[in-house]
Amino acid sequence: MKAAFLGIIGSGKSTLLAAISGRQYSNTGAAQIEEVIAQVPDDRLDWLYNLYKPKKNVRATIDCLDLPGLSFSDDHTRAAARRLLNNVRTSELLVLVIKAFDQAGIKAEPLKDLSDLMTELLLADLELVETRIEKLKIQAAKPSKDQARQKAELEFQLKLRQTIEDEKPLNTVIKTAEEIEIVKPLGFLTLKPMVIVFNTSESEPAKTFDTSKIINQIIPVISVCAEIEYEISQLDAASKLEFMKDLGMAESAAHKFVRSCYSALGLINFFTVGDDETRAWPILVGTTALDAAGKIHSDIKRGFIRAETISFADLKQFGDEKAVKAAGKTRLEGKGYIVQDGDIMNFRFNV
Ligand SMILES: Nc1nc2c(ncn2[C@@H]2O[C@H](COP(=O)(O)OP(=O)(O)OP(=O)(O)O)[C@@H](O)[C@H]2O)c(=O)[nH]1
Ligand SMILES: [Mg+2]
Repeated sequence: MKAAFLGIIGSGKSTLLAAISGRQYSNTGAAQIEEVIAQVPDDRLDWLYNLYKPKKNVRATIDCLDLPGLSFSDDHTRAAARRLLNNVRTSELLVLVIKAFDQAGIKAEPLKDLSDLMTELLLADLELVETRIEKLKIQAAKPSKDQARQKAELEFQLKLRQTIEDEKPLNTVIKTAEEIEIVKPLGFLTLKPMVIVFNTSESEPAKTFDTSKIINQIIPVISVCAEIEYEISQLDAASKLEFMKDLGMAESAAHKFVRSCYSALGLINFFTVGDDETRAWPILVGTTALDAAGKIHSDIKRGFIRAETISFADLKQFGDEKAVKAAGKTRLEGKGYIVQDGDIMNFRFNV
């Protein structure tokens, strides 16, 4: 699962990504898209690690793409921005990093920047539809075995164009399974899940902004001071706790942010435990036990018998596996069981 980090030049994308990946920040101002792996913090996993004391503790991760900064100041930079936007059509999540800190006497205009970015995403989708319409017009004019399908798609694409021009969300006109199939490979940006991050100043890290006139209120919006989070990420564990206590923070904003990206991607964790490792496995909400087994190994899926399952809450309450079993809380689940967030699973299989 890939999350693309977008924002105007210098909005703090690379600083934020350094903070959530634990790597060193370097201001290369890279012209290339860079891939950064962010670990997904989960207190439950850390608790399991303390209980089982295995050799390794393996967190879930998100693949993040650090994009070069966008600029919409003239035709040249706008064209470059459009090319970059076309490069993220295969990402599953868009993270919009909005500059909300003043710098070198220049006042930030976070709401204007957000609004500009949303407009550019819409225009990029409009361009995509128009290119598709032109192509279909030529194809559908020639008799072929696909002609009927091409004509039907042309009609649908014209409807999509009208929707964008009316500034309505695309998903209002995508209804049937067929229509979903048509739009899937095109990768419309405005159909992707999104998370908005306001990169705030050190003096007001938790400052919030009224986005109600610009974006749909179901989009998660978070305030993070990337600079502070980066400083925290570079400390050792003990100093980290002390630093956060001084600032009155219960949890770092970066952690909260990564978790909202994770849930915006529709992901939850199940866990495996043992002497070797405790591990969080990312699965989409609604995944069956059989498919969850397949995430670990195709053999486990092929030879699936049953999944011994304990919920994290039960393990925490009763203290260890034996006590959970004695309380009758260990379950044997079959192939079709829908795995729940925090399930601890041990697959029985036979190959
Ligand atoms: N005061 C303040 N400065 C920040 C913050 N976040 C980033 N900066 C500074 O802003 C400058 C740009 O930060 P980057 O993280 O490189 O921004 P970027 O979005 O990756 O920049 P481009 O890749 O060039 O678009 C750096 O000098 C950072 O130190 C913040 O929260 N507060
Ligand atoms: Mg950068």
